[in-house]
Amino acid sequence: QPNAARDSITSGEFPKGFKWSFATAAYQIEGAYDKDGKGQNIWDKFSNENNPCHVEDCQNGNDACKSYMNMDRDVGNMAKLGVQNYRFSFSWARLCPKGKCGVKGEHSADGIKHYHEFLDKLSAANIEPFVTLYHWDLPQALQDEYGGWANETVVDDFGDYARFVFQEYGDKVKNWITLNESEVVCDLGYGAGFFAPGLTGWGPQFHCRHHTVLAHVKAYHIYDSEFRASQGGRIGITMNTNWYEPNSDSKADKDASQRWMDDQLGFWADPIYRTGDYPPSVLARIPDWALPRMTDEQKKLNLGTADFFGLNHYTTSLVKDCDNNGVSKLESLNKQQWPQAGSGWLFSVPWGFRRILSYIDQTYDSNKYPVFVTENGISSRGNGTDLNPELDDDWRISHYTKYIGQMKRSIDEDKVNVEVYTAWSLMDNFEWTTGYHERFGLMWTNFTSDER
Ligand code: GBH
Repeated sequence: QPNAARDSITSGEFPKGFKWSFATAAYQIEGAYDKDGKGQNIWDKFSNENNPCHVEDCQNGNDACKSYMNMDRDVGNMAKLGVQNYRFSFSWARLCPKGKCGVKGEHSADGIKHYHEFLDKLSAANIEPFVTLYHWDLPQALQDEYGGWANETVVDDFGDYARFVFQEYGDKVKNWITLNESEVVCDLGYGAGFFAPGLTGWGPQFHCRHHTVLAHVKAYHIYDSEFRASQGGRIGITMNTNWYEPNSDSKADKDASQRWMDDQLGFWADPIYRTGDYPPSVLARIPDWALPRMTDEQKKLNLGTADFFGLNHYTTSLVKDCDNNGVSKLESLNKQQWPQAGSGWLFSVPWGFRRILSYIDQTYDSNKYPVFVTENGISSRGNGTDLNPELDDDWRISHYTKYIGQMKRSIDEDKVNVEVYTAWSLMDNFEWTTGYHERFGLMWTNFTSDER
């Protein structure tokens, strides 16, 4: 494989001010799903449905890591690990149980207090917060009322939620991430139906995608015009993408790889960081009944709406063109050489990390938009009740060493401006439809103990 011999960190320092972080998300760790007036969200509902179950072994996130009632444990663990930055998300339905943060009387005092307490504990431990507003847990009330992300009303409700949160916590939080991986929200939740809320079809999927772009843009402008001057923080979005490596040097395979990049990354990154509009290959492939077109006014509003480029990156795929109506074939060739993680989709391919960082720099300009790696990591597999912590996880150390080594080369040799690296995850947690079967934690969680 390209560069494989030079994966590891060989020498040198990271740039001054480089930030190391760990990440989690509210639904995956908090538990306390019905405590203190929290509203139901789409993952509460989805993971508790059992006819059929959507999560492996019918597991759910009702308790997860019980982080809601173990704030000191979590902050203590971070301190033990020497973490100085922590990325986590707010639960929208914990703050505004019905999702209506713009309406007086619709807020939960307990929910508000909880995140204040947590932020104060982080601050006392000298840990800087990176807060994600939306990591997949839409208040169920908004799904029931108008179809959630498939309906344009969500853009205003998200804007009201964002404004409320900036107002409430903006003196304590200086790094805001609007949306985590909208591609997963829309493609799996509203297109394929594997994730909450379980809808299917191009209509819901691409309307959802469109509304995530508009919701991000709205939250950015609210921050920019109402809070930036007084609060002085930064705001951006986080996108997930594989590196799509052409399977050959042929133009057909290269074009096919580009179409995959456009579909998974460019759909959000082009409007926000490059042109204001969707990539041409997307507009050619998706008809306007499914994907509304941006107006000229929207394009102007979209462009430049971020202070950083948030990237979640895990794996690489090989792409082979097969000209199936513009949809190409994806392959994971050379599997024998690509170590597979405990997740079916995850192969550890360190050189792909360097390539995606270069691609982002060349396409979106990392000097203008510094890259924040907001997730990278690897899993092992069990069933959630296994009691053999893999404390000698050399394979995990090897994954991190090699990916971080490639990132170092990207910074030193390719001059890509990367400012933050975030490991997913601080601890094993509720891994969506695979429940507690896939462990991504740097710390092992005992899901069989009451305390965790
Ligand atoms: C991230 O997604 C998420 O942000 C985080 O919450 C999650 O815990 C972490 O990664 C680890 O998975 O069901 O076979 O169709 C990473 C991108 C997209 C990878 C959805 C898994 C589902 C594959 N993920 N994908 S499948």
